Amino acid sequence: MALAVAVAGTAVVDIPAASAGDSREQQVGATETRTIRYGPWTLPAATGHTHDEMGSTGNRLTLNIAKPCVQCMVTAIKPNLVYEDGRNANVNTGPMLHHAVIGQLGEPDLVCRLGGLGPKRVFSTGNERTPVTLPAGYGMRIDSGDRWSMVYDLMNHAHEEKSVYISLEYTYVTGEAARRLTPVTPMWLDVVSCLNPTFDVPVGSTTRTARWTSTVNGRIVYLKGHLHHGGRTITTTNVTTGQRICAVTVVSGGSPEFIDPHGNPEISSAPPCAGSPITTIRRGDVLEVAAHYVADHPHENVMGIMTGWIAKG
Ligand SMILES: [Cu+2]
Repeated sequence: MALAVAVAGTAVVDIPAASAGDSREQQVGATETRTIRYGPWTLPAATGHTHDEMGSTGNRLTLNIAKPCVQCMVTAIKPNLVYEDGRNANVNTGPMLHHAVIGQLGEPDLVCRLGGLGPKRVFSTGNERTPVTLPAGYGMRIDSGDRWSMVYDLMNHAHEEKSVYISLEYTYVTGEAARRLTPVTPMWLDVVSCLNPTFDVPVGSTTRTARWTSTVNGRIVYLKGHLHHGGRTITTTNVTTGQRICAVTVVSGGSPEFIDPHGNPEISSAPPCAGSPITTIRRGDVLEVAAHYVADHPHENVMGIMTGWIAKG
């Protein structure tokens, strides 16, 4: 017990004792980048022009997917959808990365309690493919025993079958440099519930909100938003302190790759919030996430999700 206390004490003293500059040098020195392709997966052809007629894999679960490293700290993840030859696969040629979520089954999730069974939601992306870079000095730990699984749903706007890979470019650090980083825990806030985060929106303006009472003290260092077609903004507010923590306004059709062959724009970016920290929260603080949609026709199974990372303590 005395040893454990001493080790914990050392760790606590060590992190702030190393200057920010020192810690950054160590991080740069040991930084590696590795891209992993998951797939290939075949997307059925679309049978028409409407959402329901798009080709879709539906939600599929793949167990024990490859991790970029072990006993390391991930500092950045850049998601993409690509063809065999490495070209971008996007709605202009058919494929849409509807969503992909990496989780650890049986591991407790910060927000989704369910008796501690998780799944711990580690990383997720939609077709907006927001590239994540944590603020300097922070990392998400991957241990050797961690098992990652992936749920993905890929769609196809093209009238012929497509074969694609989900590509994730990981930046990570190992060894001494990794030990100098402050570990962060993934957090997932959504406007519905943890097991099925989907809801329907009617024509017109809709705002859906949900609240989470924090079970931890910590510093939130990164938050990003995920909405579907018709989504405009997603925000997280600390209603206990009145502070707006993060507001994400999505852009649709921002580049030609995000406009499908029928001229329909899809969400092309969702600028995230990052800071060291963005905000500090305390146990008992109530966070409210709010998703705003303006729909020109009814949409089923849309989402309103804000995910990010928090340094606990
Ligand atoms: Cu989604």
